[in-house]
Amino acid sequence: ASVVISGVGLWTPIHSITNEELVDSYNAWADQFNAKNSDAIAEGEIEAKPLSSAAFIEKASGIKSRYIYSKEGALDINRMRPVLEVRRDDELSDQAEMAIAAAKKALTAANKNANDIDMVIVSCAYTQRSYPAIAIEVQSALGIEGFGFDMLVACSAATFGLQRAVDAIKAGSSKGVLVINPELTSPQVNYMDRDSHFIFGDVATAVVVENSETCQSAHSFDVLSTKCITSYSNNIRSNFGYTTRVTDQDPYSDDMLFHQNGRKVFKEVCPMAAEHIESHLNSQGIQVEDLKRWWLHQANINMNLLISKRLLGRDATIEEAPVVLDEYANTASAGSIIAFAKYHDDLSAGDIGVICSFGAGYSIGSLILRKR
Ligand code: CO8
Repeated sequence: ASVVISGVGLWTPIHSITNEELVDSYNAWADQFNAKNSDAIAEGEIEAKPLSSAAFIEKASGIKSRYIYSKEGALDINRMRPVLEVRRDDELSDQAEMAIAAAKKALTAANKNANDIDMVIVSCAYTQRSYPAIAIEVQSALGIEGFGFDMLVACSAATFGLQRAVDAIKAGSSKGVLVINPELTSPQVNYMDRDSHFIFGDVATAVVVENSETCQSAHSFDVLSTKCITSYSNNIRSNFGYTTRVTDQDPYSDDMLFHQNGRKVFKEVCPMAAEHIESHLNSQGIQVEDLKRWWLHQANINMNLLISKRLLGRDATIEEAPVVLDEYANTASAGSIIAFAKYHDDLSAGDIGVICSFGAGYSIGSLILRKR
C-alpha cells in the first residue's frame, strides 16, 4: 500500500482584473494623491507617488490578470480595497464558501464522498478569523466526521498541509484527508503600492489524500516523498495581527499589509528552491532529467525559469513546467496546486513530477509524485 493523491479541485472566482484595469486605477489614484499633496511634494516633505505600467508588470512577473473574490471597491480610487459584506455568525464565512467549492470538486475527482474523509486541513496564507477554525466550519458543512484544523504557512501552506496529510495516512491514523487552500489574498494587497499592487489573486484549491487500497480515481499519484524546510527572513512580511488593536497602530498603514523586498527574495529564494528540489530528488535516487513535470509555485515567471534552468542547464518547456500565473497571478500557496490541477491527466503511468512551493518565511515544500 502507498499514500496517494487521488483528486484535486480548483475553484476560480468569477471576477477578474486585467493589468490595464489595475494600472488605470492605481495611476488615477496616484495622480489624485500627487495633486492633493502638491505643496508638500514641492517642499520635499512627501514623496510623489510614481506611476505604474502594465508593460512593466508583465515583463517583470509574467502576470497579465488576476481573479478577485470581490471586485467592488478594489479599483475605486477613493477606496483602493475590496468590499466584503459582513456575514452573520450563522452564515457560511467567505473562506469556508471558497474552500467548500474546491473541496467538492476534489472529492468528485477522487470519486469519494464525505464518509471517506476523516481529517480536514485548511491551509493558506491567512484565515479570516482565529476560531472556530475555518476547517471545522468546512468539515461541518460537508458532513465529515473526524477533525479539522487550520494551518498558516504563507506560500508553502499547501505543500506543508499535504505533508501533514501524507504522514497521517502513512501512520494509519486517518483514512482520507482533504487539504484545502482558500487563498483570499485581496484584503491584504496594498492597491496603493505600485511595487506590489499587481502580484496577488484569489482562488481556492483542494486535494484528497488517501491510501492506495481505497483509491478509486482515474488519475492518481503515488506520493514518493515529501520535504519541508524553513529559514527565517523578514523580506516578505505582514504585521497585521490580533494585537494590532492594542498596539494602536494604523490598520491601513503599509506595514500592516503584504510588503516585500522583491529583489532580495528573488535572489535568495531561487537558489534555495533549486537546491531543495535537487537534493529531494536525489535523496530518492531520482535525477532532475527524470522529471516529466514541475508543478512550481507561481510567483514570478522569471523565477520559475531560473530555477528550472539552474537544474536542467536549459530552459524548461512550458509542457515540463506549466505556467498559470499569467491568468491567476500569485495565489500564495495555491499556485503549484492550480498548475497540478490543470496539468496532470496527460501523464502516463510511471511518470514522475514534483510539486514545489517557495515563499514567505522563508518556506519551501515539495512532494515527489509518480503517476499510477
Ligand atoms: N510599474 C512600473 N515600474 C515599477 C513598478 C510598476 N508597477 N513596480 C516597480 N517598478 C520599478 C521599481 O520602482 C524599480 O525602479 P528603479 O529601478 O527606479 O528603482 C524598477 O521598476 C525595477 O523594480 P524591481 O527591481 O523591484 O523589479 P523586479 O524586476 O525585481 O520585479 C518583482 C519586481 C516582480 C516583485 C520581482 O522582484 C519578484 O517577483 N520577486 C520575487 C518575489 C516573490 O516571489 N515573492 C513572494 C511573495 S509571495 C509569498 O511568499 C506569499 C506571501 C503571502 C501572500 C500574501 C498575499 C497578499
